Amino acid sequence: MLSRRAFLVSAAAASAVTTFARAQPNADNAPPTVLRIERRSIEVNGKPASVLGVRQPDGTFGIRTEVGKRFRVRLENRIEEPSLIHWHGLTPPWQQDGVPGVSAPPIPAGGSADYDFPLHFGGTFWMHSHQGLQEQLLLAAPLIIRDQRDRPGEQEVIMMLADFSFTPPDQIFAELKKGGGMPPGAMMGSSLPAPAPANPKGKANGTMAPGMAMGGAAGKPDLNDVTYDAFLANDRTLGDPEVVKVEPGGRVLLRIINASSMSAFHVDLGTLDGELIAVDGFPVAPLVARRFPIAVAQRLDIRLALPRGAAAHPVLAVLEGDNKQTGIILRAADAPISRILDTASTASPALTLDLESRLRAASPLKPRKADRTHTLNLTGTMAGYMWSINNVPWTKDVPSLAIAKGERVELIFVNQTPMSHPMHLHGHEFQVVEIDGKRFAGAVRDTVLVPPRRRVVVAFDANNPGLWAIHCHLLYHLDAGMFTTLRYV
Ligand SMILES: [Cu+2]
Repeated sequence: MLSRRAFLVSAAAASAVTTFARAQPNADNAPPTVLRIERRSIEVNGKPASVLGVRQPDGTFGIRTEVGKRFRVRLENRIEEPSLIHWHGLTPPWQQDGVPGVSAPPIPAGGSADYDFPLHFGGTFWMHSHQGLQEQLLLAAPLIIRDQRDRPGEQEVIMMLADFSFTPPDQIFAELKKGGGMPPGAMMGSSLPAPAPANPKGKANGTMAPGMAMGGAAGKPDLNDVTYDAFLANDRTLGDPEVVKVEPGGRVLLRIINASSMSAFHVDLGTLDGELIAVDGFPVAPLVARRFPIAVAQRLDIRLALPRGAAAHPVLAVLEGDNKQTGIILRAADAPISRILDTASTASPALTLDLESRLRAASPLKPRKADRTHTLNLTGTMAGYMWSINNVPWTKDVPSLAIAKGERVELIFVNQTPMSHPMHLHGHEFQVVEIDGKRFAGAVRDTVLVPPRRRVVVAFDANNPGLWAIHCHLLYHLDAGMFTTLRYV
């Protein structure tokens, strides 16, 4: 059986320049935005680290553009291996979706690819490598599409979260497979079913939920498979955080992107009230809180009204099931900045669906009965680090889920494992319409968390024909095979 990675490598034997886009009758004549996949150096915990990045020639990470414009990009691969970038949350023609071996071959070293498609909606999106384990090397960047929701006088602040290890990703993956999900150093965390109360000491509680045999022996942690060396916000730790100058009494739009490979967080706004206005770029009925969960690959748009007067306002992200934290600091006027520890005083609990069940889409799908449903049982075991959908680890020979153009489709995610899986559908936004049998008009988004033993149903309209990926966004689950496709013409 050809492994997915071997398949992707063989698919790399393609032409040096892949051009997806044909000239569009209404295309503007401006040259495309150049994005370069590059190797770069950052400093983590006082040590140099060689990582990857995707930047414009002037050093800008990712892209900031406007709704109604075309997404016209020339992507250049300037690293020594094949690569390809996925535009997470956008709805391009399927050949431009950036999944190697599904949408297109990877771009060989030194090659480039061109993209051109219209941007029909705005919001906070991101881009990341879908090739091998490159995402773990920080090959990700913001993709911001401004729209009528952006207010004049409101300062945009992006916080992109990442998990970082000095251990090469291949070695992390090998240790996960060897150790049955417990690499050296182990981790804390619990397999408590949602909703799990915060444990004041942040220790594993040790309680196993009923029917949790699948993940292996009782007592094995089910959060945070990988022990990271650091958690980053805009490439920096709290030892040397980004400090953003803001106006006392000013308004801020926080765009938070969880670009981690494996780590979920609770965003902690301290004493500030945040108004959540969008998830994964799509508007929700506003909801005010000071803490917000964010699973891997998800985004939160949060409005802040800052108090008058000089003050430093930390925006923190505390690791799920742990007290490790990262973040940035909003500095109003010349407020003194005090050092913030990279450990919070209390641990963050496991993510639950409490917020998800309270979210309501500001622009829901038109109510309609599903024409077709597919059940995706999320399956696998920590032993050998095997992850799959309906017990089938993905290979290119796995048949695609069949749907037809124009259908309302519902995907039923049933998590049969003791780990949470953030499930992402490419090329379509979906609406969360049911949690554990309770129907509601939940958020429109592109990535939904399915905690252990939970059942989450999402609905979407089949309006973008092609071959599309559906997968768990935990990098090592995805690479192990918790991935499938759907296809229609
Ligand atoms: Cu997963």
